[in-house]
Amino acid sequence: MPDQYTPKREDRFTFGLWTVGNVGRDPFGEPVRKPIPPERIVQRLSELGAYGVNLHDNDLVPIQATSAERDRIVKAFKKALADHGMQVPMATTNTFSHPVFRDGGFTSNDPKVRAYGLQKIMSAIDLGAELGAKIYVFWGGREGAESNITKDAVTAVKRYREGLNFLCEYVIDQGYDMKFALEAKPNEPRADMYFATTGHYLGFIETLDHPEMVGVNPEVAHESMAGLCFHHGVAQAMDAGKLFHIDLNDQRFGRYDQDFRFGSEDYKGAFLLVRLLETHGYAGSKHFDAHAYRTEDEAGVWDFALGCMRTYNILREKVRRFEGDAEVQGLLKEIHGQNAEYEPHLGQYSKAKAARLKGEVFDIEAMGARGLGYEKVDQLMAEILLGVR
Ligand code: GLT
Ligand code: MN
Ligand code: MN
Repeated sequence: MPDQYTPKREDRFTFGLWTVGNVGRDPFGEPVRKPIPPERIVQRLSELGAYGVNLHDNDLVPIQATSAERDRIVKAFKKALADHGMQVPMATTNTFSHPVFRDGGFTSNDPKVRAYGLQKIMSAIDLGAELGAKIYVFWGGREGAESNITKDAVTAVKRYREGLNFLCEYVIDQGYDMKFALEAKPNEPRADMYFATTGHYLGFIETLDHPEMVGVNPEVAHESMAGLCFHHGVAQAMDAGKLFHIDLNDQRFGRYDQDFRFGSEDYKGAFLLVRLLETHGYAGSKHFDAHAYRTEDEAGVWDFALGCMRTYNILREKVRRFEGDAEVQGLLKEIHGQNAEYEPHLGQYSKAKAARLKGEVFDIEAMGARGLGYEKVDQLMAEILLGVR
């Protein structure tokens, strides 16, 4: 039965072919599900109310396909997209599965591998552009090391930069309307991966030839597995105007990359994330880079997909409730409006302002003794979230 949480196209929910298509292989076990053909994924996601699907080149076209096979596969896929009103807002390249990438694509010590990597990415960018993708993600799954004696880490950063600069020029040269989004992960599958966090990438982007073309694609699980606060990484990306895309899922701290259903673990973190995205006007895709538990069959996969989208919408409704709660708003006003007469001391520097500020007398004992009332507002948030308010 549809209700107010039923996903709609305008919610801009997307899934990767690799997410709902995940067959449940893990380091200790064989696949538990059969691959779902891309056309059926498109159809089922459309029926559930998603906006689009994203893909790696090889989620759709096998790595050794001839160009005739490629064209036939792409044609059938485009027909499915048109038949079911689905978009491909984002595309990416698989530079991690094939053994050739055992030591990375961009950062491999072997220039032959780096050359093949560039060739593969250019073809995959062509495919993405053909399908209408405006965002191109780079997740350097093999860009890292087990032993840091094997690869010079400064050289690795330089190689990554060289590769991205080359590809920015390629996109410009082709006249594609496309931006890049870099996705960080601290480890797994490599022992240590370069650009471990979104913050590492935000710094690196400014060193590129075309920083305006490049942003980030933070993933909940990737920052959380390192024990970091995802919320803060996303906020910093937003402040920098670099939140081009986002990978939503969930994760327990300190584990392997679990890619659980969005909002399945940390309700409070998910609520605060939805509030951040909704109140700061994030307009990109809400992409679920997650997969169903290995216990599930295909029916469970669709339960999982619907669950991701419904939970987002439920949390969005909770955000509305929170923002419309008079007591909460009163408390927030107090918190954010205190001692407003001191605001003029802050902001842009001037000699006069500095002199005035030096003359101020602060009673730091009284200032330090004051409680802030944060317990109360946090509890009100919990009560809204737990459904009793
Ligand atoms: C892989 C990874 C994800 C990335 C995908 C894009 S591939 O599933 O675990 O986090 O977003 O390359
Ligand atoms: Mn992940
Ligand atoms: Mn991801």
